[in-house]
Amino acid sequence: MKIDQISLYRLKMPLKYPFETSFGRLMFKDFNVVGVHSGGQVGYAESTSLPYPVYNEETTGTVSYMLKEFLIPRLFSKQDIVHPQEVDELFSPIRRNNMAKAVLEGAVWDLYSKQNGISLARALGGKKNEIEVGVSIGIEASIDEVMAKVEKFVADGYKKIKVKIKPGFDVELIKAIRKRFGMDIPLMADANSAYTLKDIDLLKELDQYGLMMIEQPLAYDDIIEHATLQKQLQTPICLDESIHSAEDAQKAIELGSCKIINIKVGRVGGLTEAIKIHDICQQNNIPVWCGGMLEAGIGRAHNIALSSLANFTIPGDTSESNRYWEMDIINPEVAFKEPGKLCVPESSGIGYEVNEEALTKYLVEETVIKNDQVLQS
Ligand code: OSB
Ligand code: MG
Repeated sequence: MKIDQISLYRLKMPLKYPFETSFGRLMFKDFNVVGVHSGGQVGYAESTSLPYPVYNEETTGTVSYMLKEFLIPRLFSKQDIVHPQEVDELFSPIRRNNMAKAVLEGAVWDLYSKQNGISLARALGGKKNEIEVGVSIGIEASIDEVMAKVEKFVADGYKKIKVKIKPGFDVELIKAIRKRFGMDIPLMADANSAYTLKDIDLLKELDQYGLMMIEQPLAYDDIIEHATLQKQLQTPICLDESIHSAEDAQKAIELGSCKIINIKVGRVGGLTEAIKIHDICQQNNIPVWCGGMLEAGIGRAHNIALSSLANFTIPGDTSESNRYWEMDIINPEVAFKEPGKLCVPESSGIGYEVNEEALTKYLVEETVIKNDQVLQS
């Protein structure tokens, strides 16, 4: 394929409810959508960056800068793209900036699937027709407020309930949830790096509550101390922030830093790398699940396609559109086929239409970049 043009959209969407983690509170999603055009077809993806560099070092602003200054010119320098893996290779000399790389590579994956008349899920090698999903609940003003959300999402049929914890909002919360909802609800906690090894006694206390896992308890860039901690915990550790590549995953597995990995396409630099991590984990009997970054519909669609791969055996964070948005940017919106289950679309590409009305409603800025490279015969 020869790419004719790229559309960059910057969107700002108010969240239905603020979302708080140990690193801060989000009231809206401010992100980039990329449309890659070739021969009348368009592939879409959205960036998973936050407006502030608090989850990783990227922001929505750095993503659009990297796209305009480096990644799009690099993509245009290639005359013909046969497979999206080539985009991953093309970007590899550029250090980090994984979310910027991922949004462009993801749009090429969608376009590639559309040009071949297959679903993105099948293009990635996914075989599942449906996936089970969970929900991530932020930090609230009180334990009772989290409990009210747990009650609602359990009733909705979500297959995994993840609650955010931080020092002072941890053991009591988990204890209260177990007391009220019993030991059978599939429950986990995400600390977003809020603890250190000094908190080991507190973290060990969590062992008695039968959590499916504890996600990223220690530093965002650590795999050494997580290995020390995992040796002393019964609860499986799941790494999120620390894993940026298949190499990182390999090292964490060898060190025993985790028993589960949360794969986020943006954090690891694209779908090609996400598949590699999936495969390494599968070979090592490490189950994976697809994390979320409060995506709008296009990002959700990519996550559903990725979750159709075989080793995504734990429900991910891809909840229904209406959990976050009054109006999502895709048609139809992401909705359960039955409680806790989503269909993997069969139609070509991401399998959802972009809702132009919603795109216009949330649009802050639009840039069109044409490919002036002349094809040489
Ligand atoms: O750590 O998984 C995380 C949201 C923003 C930044 C980091 C995280 C999250 C979530 C939200 O947990 C998951 C979702 O998209 O529902
Ligand atoms: Mg996390």
